[in-house]
Amino acid sequence: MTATTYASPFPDAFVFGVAAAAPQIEGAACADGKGESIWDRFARQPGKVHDGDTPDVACDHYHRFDEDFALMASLGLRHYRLSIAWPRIYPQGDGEPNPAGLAFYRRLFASMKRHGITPWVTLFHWDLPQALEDRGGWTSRATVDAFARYADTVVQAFAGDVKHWITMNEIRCFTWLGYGTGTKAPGRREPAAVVNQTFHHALLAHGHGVRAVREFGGAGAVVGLTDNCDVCIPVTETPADIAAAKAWFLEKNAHVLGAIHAGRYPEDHLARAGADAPQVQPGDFDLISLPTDHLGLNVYTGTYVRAGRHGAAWEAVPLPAAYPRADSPWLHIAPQSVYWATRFCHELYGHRSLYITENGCGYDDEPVVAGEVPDLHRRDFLRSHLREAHRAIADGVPLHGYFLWSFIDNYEWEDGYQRRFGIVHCDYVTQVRTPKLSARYYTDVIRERRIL
Ligand code: BGP
Repeated sequence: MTATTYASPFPDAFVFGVAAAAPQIEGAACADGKGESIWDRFARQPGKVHDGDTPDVACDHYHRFDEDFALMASLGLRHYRLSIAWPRIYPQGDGEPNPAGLAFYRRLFASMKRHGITPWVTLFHWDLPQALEDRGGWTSRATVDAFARYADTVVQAFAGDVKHWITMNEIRCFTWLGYGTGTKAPGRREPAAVVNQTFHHALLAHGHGVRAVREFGGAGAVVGLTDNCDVCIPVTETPADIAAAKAWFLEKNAHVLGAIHAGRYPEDHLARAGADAPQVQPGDFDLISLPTDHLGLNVYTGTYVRAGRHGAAWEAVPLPAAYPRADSPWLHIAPQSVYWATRFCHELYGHRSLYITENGCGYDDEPVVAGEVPDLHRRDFLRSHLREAHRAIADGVPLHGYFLWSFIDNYEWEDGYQRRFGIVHCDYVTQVRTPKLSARYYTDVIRERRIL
């Protein structure tokens, strides 16, 4: 790969965007009949979220979306990945939809249209209605049925406004971290069999999201999953290490991407799960493996893998303590993750349209200095990851877009407001927005459609 190649423009149709999610930016936690979400409840449990921060106000986007879209447009941002808050539409999870919740998103989409911004809408970004959690949450198949009704309602209501749909965000996080480790809402610690069942229910809900878009999305509607697959990087780009990395990738992603692709749980996954394997009903995989139009990948970091010694298929190499990372302890800086995640999804599962639906980095101390935040670390993060996206495209990987996480600093789940991922700074006291240096950099990249 030469410097000249990196300087060449991205393809004309390549989508540059930004992402955020309803529970992280909207605030207005009780407005207009919105029901309680599991994050509203979790945040109030002592010790669960940094400083006891709640999503009650966040960036107050609920009341400020029009000025936020004006800012987006002024930065040259034309594609925005957002999510719809299920508890605004169905405050109790099911029953009758809330007209005020639907009206809010109608106003929001109208504003996006006025500002020339295309919506990419995620149906579920973790804010399960608490009423459904009280009935078992993702451990219960009743949540899948409720999601199916919610998806039908939302897709029917907004088919005229939205053409790009994403069913679920990061199944691993709201299942494993919500019901296994308990570090995310609802904060439960269940045995492996229960956690595996939550995965299965999430896959079923994804299937219903696809079905809903096919039934009600109208002409030109497209749909896919956003997954945070486990990503690995071959230590050397040699056939032996690449083969080892592929074997690692297949094993670690067998329960989500592997299952969707195969139309059943792969044998080796079932063997590893043993008696804890999920209960599958007839017809489940007809829904789960409905064809999709694209796959979204949230890529933040990766594991280094090489050919295994003593006959092992692979060996993961532990990171040294001083390996560079952002302020999130898990966010080790490994730009090649973008290249290998997209290449493997294309080669191993045959995906023909891939998007990076999230990529970004969080830092804690980002003061506004003379009207700007000089976040050169984020500018460097963005540049190095875009280079790997560019390289993937040059190598024939069908990578069609990149959404930066995040448009604005926001409620970063259990990290509360301490960790800032935005390219726009949010002052949570005054609600003043200040574009950071990285936002200006991204604006220039989007304008010139090449890495600068
Ligand atoms: C992803 C989520 C985003 C965002 C991001 C930052 O997992 O989809 O919603 O929060 O991670 O990570 P975190 O806030 O967990 O540090």
